[in-house]
Amino acid sequence: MDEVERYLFDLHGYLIIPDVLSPAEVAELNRLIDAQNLPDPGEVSSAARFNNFLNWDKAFCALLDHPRLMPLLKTILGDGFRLDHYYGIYMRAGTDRLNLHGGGTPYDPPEYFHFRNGEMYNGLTVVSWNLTDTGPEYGGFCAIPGSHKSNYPCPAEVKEQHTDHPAVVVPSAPAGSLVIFTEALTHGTAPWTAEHQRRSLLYKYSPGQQSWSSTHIQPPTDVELTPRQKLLFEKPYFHARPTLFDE
Ligand SMILES: O=C(O)CCC(=O)C(=O)O
Repeated sequence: MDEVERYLFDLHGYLIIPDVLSPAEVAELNRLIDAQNLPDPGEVSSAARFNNFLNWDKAFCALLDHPRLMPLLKTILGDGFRLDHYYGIYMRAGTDRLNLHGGGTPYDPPEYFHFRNGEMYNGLTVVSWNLTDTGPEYGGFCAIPGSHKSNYPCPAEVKEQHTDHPAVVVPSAPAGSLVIFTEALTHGTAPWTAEHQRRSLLYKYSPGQQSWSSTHIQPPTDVELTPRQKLLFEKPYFHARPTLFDE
């Protein structure tokens, strides 16, 4: 993670890196999703999710520890982080917003942003791979930049106005971009208005000692993982956790 990326992630609580995936890689991932013949996305966010895609092809597993991603996660989460859970988001014109959630206050123990000893410490952290363009003209990820450090709760009025409030941004993130954000950020989803389908793959990572739920994610059964990818499925614990950075 370079100095500018680190500065912007600390400042805003999210970072967008375009062109991490080539057009050919994006096309292949979209082809693999098409081959699943998923039902059309629904109107509400719960009907605009798909699961289990790590079992569909190793191309999805390759994103788990993509070389452009790993140094970012090392700075944000420290070594030994784990895949906590994952899902895909797909949206069609008319799929509704997801309300704003998260924020520095009230404090939510698994979703934190701290700064100590000259380093940041983050709880649950989301990596979203965009397979189609998102942004102000389409919809998709939205956030209040800097809200991971807020000392007051997000007012109901701001939450209600959602993307109509000037504090809420819908950043442009073209297909092939990697969007990374701390769950401590106040964020949500802008309603989808574009002709094209939204397709984002969300991989959620936790620090090694932490788990969002009582059940821990298992590796895919249908795809063989590399040794480093397997380490991302280690159960949560702290002491003597293996490094992810030997390679
Ligand atoms: O639309 C997005 O990328 C944000 C999704 C989100 O916040 C969630 O699924 O909890």
